[in-house]
Amino acid sequence: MNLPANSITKALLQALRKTLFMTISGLCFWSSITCNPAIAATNRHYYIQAEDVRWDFAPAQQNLLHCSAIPAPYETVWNKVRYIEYTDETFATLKPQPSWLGILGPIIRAEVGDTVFVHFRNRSTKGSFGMHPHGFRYDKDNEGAHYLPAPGAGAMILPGKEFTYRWYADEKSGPGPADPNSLVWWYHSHITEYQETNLGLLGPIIITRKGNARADGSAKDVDREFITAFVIFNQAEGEEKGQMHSINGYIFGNLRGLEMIEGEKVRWYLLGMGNEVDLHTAHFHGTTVLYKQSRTDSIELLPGSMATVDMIADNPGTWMYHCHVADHIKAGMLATYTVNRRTLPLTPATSKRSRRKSNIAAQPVVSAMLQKGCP
Ligand SMILES: [Cu+2]
Repeated sequence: MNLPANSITKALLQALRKTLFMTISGLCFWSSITCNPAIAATNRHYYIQAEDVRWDFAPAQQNLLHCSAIPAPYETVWNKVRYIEYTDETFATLKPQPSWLGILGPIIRAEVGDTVFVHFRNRSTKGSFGMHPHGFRYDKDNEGAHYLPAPGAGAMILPGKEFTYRWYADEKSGPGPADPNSLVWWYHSHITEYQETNLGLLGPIIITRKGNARADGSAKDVDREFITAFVIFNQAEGEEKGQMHSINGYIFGNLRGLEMIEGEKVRWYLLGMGNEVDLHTAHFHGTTVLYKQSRTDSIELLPGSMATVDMIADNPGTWMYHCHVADHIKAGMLATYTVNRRTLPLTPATSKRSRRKSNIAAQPVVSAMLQKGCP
C-alpha cells in the first residue's frame, strides 16, 4: 500500500504517542504518587540518627514557677534514645534546633506535593528502631512499622544499620477544608511502639497546604510556630521518682524559649503520646486560641493526639501553659510562654519584612528569671 509521506509521518507519530501514553500510564499505575501533573515536586532531605543520650528533665534543677526545689521523689536525669538531626549525609555536623523543641526529634516539614527523604541511621546500642510517620502517604517499605505479614524494608533498622525512608505529602496529608493552613503529625519508632516512644524516639511533622510554605517549609500565614508534646515518660517501671510529667521533655517550668512578640500570629501544634495516664488538657493562661474554628483555652490530648491551634499574641507578659489534670500539675507538667512587648510597628505574617527584624524590636518582659533560673 502506497501512502503519501505526510500520512506515514502522521501514522508514525500516532503510534509513538500511543506507546508513550501506555508507558507513562503503566509507570503511573505503579507509582501514582509521582504522576500528578498539578503537583510540582520539591524533594526535602533529612539526616536523622537514633542516639543514646542522658537527658535532664529539669536542667535548672529547680521548680522555675515557684523558685523552689524539684519536689521529692522526682529524679530528673535518665537514659533516653533520641532522634538527632545532622546537616548532611556525612552525619558529622549537628543541625541546631530550637531550645523549646526539647527532647523531640527534628521538625520534618513538607508542603502538599513534596516528597520527603529521611536518611535514618540507628547508632543506638539499645536495639533495633525505625521511623513511622503519621499523615504522609507511603508504601509498605516506607511505613517504618514492624508487624506481620511481610514487614517492609524500613520496618526494623538494626543497630549500626541505615535506611532511607521516602514519604509523600499528598492532598490527604495536608489540611482539610476546615483546617488551618498547616497541620501537625507525629512520627515515632514502631517495632515495640510503646517502649520506643517512652524511650524518646518521637518527633513532629508539619505539612502545609499547597502554596503556604516558605522555602524552609514553615507556614507562610503565621509569624511563629511552636510545638509542644505532653508525655509522661515512665523512667523507673512505674515508680513515682521516674514518672516524668513532661512538656517536650521538661518538667516544673524548665521548658525554655516559648517566646514571641506582641501582635504576632502564632500557631501552636499540640501533641499527646503515652499510656492510659496520658490524658492531658493543655491550658493557656493569658490568651484564648482558635481550635477547629471555635474558641477555647484548653485542648484535650490523648495518646497519639495531634492538634493545631492559632493565637494572637496580644497580651504581653509571661504566662503559664500547663496540663490541667490535678495529678499532673502536682507532678510538674507546667511551663510558661512569654509575649514580649513590641516597640516597632507590627509586621504582618505575609509581609516581606523578616521575622528577625521583628525580634530585634522585642522588649523582653519578665523572662529573665526563666532564662537564668531563680535568683
Ligand atoms: Cu496531663
